[in-house]
Amino acid sequence: MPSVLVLNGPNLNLLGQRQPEVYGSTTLADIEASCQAHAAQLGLDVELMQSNHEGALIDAIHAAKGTHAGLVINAGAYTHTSIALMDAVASVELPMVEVHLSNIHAREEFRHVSYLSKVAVGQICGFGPRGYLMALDALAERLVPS
Ligand code: CA2
Repeated sequence: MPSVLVLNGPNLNLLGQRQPEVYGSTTLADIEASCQAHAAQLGLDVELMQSNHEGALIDAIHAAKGTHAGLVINAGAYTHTSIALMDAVASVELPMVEVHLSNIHAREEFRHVSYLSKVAVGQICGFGPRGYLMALDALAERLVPS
């Protein structure tokens, strides 16, 4: 079964615990459980990881080569700053779908730029936790034989 790595970046471990008015009341554990269930329905294996450290995220992307067939990434604020994460995704040559809970284009101008979108097959933003499931749908279309 093809496998997908779902990576979450800085501060997303706080989901559901702080600022629910901005990011909702769903916890990261809830999102991960729904990713597991949805991936199983789609015929995908899934590995889930969160880190607050840019280097750890880069290491996980490098390690995905040869293990995973695709990536779902919500890089949090690193989305808007990290050329290193963009380069890491480009280096592994795996299809990557970028996810954001909020609509980054309707927020502050500094959130409108995404380095990751330059190496993504697509970006899903503004649909809350459902965005992760939409990203898995998009990867399943490419990776799971029908
Ligand atoms: O909308 C998204 O998913 C973001 O990636 C979330 C990032 C933000 O910097 C991006 O611009 C858009 C922030 C994640 C912070 O998550 C928190 C959750 C609870 C409390 C505080 C922060």
